[in-house]
Amino acid sequence: MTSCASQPTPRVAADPHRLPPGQALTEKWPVLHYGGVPPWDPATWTFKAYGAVASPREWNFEEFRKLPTRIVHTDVHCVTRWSKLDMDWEGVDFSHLVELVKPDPEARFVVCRSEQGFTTSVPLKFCLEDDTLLAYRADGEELAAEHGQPLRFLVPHKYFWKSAKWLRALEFTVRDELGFWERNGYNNNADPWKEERTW
Ligand SMILES: Nc1nc2c(c(=O)[nH]1)N[C@H]1C(S)=C(S)[C@@H](COP(=O)(O)O)O[C@H]1N2
Ligand SMILES: [Mo]
Repeated sequence: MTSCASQPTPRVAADPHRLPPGQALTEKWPVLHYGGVPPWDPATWTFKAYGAVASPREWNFEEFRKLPTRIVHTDVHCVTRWSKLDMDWEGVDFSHLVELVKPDPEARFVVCRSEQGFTTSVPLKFCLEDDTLLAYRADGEELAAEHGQPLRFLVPHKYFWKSAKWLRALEFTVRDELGFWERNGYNNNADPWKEERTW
């Protein structure tokens, strides 16, 4: 196998199974969100996990950065039809967070709460099965401000709007809570392979 580094490799031509229906490949990383890019300050930033859990926790920036990390290699698929392949995301394993906070047996959803009131939710079981990360590096670099610095959610096998940028808290809940894009017409299940874009 050889490839020329100076030319983008047409990976999808080689393997169309990598691209969900209705998606097109992008080499660049588009920026997509509602509202502005929120400012943040490492001296005051906190992240908390709370709700239907035995041990709610809050970390400041320094503490959070001491948690063990892992790298997840994945493709991302945006509902606006671009897909970006082979990204390396680094952050704290969602499963590790779950070990620390110990969700109650009746907890079934994870509600992401971000800056500026943005929310989205994912079933807890799905997060545990899907290599979900609390990510702060992508492709070896700190997340850029517009991509969610200093922390974002990453759920590899949902449309990318479930990967909340500028994440400040995860709430474990018994009932689901429709998120921002979901209230605006996006499908709450968000499976790119089933093209669950809207509802
Ligand atoms: N806080 C926040 N996170 C968000 C959004 C948003 O509007 N606010 N938009 C989502 C959408 S629709 C997409 S496609 C991805 C885009 O991430 P990117 O800008 O890093 O490509 O962020 C998701 N996370
Ligand atoms: Mo999106």
